[in-house]
Amino acid sequence: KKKAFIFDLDGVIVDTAKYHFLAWQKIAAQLGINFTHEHNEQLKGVSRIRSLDIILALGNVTITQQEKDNLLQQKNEDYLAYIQKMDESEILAGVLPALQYLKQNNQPIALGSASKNARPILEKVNLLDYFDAIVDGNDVTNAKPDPEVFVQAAKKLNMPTEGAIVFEDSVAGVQAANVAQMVSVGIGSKAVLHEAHYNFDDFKVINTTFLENLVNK
Ligand code: B16
Ligand code: MG
Repeated sequence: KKKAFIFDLDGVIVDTAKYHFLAWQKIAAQLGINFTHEHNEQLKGVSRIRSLDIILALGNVTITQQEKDNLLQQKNEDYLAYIQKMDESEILAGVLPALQYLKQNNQPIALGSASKNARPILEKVNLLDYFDAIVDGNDVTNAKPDPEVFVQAAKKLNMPTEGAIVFEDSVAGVQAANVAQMVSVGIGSKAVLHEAHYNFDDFKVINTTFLENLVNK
């Protein structure tokens, strides 16, 4: 039996949220906006453009489209500088054994991320070879909670959307999976991700029996 296994990137495979935070904090400081770790939670799974709008709204700041474009470019340049230094050590605990188990059992694996930098990140942490398909921020027109990113991922794997399994750390991502009639596995706080079909604090507590049961379900 085969199921499509779709992984979100930031917050599931690697913790790039800390780098997004540093880059956004610099922008916020330039704009005189107070931007905390708590605020950063609101940006998880959200597109780059939408993230800037959220920060501007936080500070009640209005800027021109040209200024926005400049800030988006600056943010990404700073973020890319952080990514350059990434390596295998940044893969979150438990992720590699899960990918290896799925690969050994010939399960189709895809990435479903909002990030336009997903490929270089997977390359940096040396995980590119595990993925049979990659759908990221460059491919989709509708952001999560729209299911487009996961529907495209299942299609690329030549697998049905229904019954595909999605690992997600964001509320919008869990909702996107549910809308697509996929099986949502929330990675992180159960209180936050209560809409998910399954909840785990992290990949360390996901064992092969759980994965095996998902395949045979
Ligand atoms: P980029 P995910 C998302 O990745 C991040 O969670 C979110 O904070 C970020 O704004 C978004 O990617 C876009 O990233 O600026 O690199 O295009 O969780 O969907 O893998
Ligand atoms: Mg995420």
